[in-house]
Amino acid sequence: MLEKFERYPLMFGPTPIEHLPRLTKHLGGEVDIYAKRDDCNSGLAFGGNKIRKLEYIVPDAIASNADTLVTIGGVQSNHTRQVAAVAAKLGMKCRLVQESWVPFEDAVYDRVGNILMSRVMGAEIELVDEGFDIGIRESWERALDDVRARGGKPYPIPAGASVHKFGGLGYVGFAEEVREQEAALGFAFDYIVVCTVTGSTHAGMLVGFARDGRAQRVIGIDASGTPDQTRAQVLEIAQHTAELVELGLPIADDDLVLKEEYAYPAYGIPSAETNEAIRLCARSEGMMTDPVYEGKSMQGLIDLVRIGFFPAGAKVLYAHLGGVPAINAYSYVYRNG
Ligand code: 5PA
Repeated sequence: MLEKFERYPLMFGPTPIEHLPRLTKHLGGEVDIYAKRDDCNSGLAFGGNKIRKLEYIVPDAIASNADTLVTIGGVQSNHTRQVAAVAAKLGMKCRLVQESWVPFEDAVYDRVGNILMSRVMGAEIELVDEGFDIGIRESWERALDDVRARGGKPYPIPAGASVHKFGGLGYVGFAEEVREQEAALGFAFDYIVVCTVTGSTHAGMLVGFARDGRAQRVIGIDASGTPDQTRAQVLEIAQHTAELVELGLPIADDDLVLKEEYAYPAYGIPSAETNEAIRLCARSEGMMTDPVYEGKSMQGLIDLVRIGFFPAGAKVLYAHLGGVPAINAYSYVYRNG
């Protein structure tokens, strides 16, 4: 589906699919749980889902003759850290706008984890006191103007690399990669569980898995806490991406499955159940997840198994999208494990 698009390799290669037998057993053994480890996809500052998306964006950035990648996220954004790493790898400058998306106070919240790494990798960081919003932000547009005013040539990457014209392509590639791995494994997954916020990860998967009739088997777990906006953005990106790759099939409203009930109490704030899920996954499989994104999709997966959402015998693929560095900013929550 992606042959006609240029790709700049940033990942190690296809990411491994790993069986999670102890978590499977702990949850009753009737639903077989696997993880696709996009959290281990690259040597670029711990990798993650943005690295997969950026493979299809970087050729356009290089062709534009830009000298500065400009993007935006929260203070502990994984996306901004991955853009900083890619800029360093390409020999470009990086300008990051980091807004106060998360109402969370930890003494070192703006010193550790993702933002620490972005600083070490040389990004110029501006902290802006604005709340959570996955849309196009004025602060980001101001940063673009500022780079221009100083004689630079910015390349704009929106939040999560999502509403970029090529933002959905990386996760179309994920679906193609899964299909190849399924051929080697000798079975196909019945469901794919994915954390959804700015939307292009889920949107790309929708298009990629629509190809073999599995769009509705992609179960999005909303972690934004603003599901109406996230749902609309996923659908818009999926429809645009479907046209781009000439899918030849419509992507309709009801192809989009988004579970809204795990995002509480707010974006970036783990609930007691999120923390339980993080601990269960860590203690049964040694697989770390974070309190903002993957801990919530893990919580969703666990709950959906417990309430019988997946039929007995189903094989479920948990897309691990990275994000663990942010857990450092929540040190007090996990002070006793
Ligand atoms: C993020 C996003 P989408 O934004 O493509 O829906 O992906 C959600 C997601 N898991 C899932 C992890 C680890 C993520 O980092 N992170 C954002 C960030 O700024 O880091 C874009 C919000």
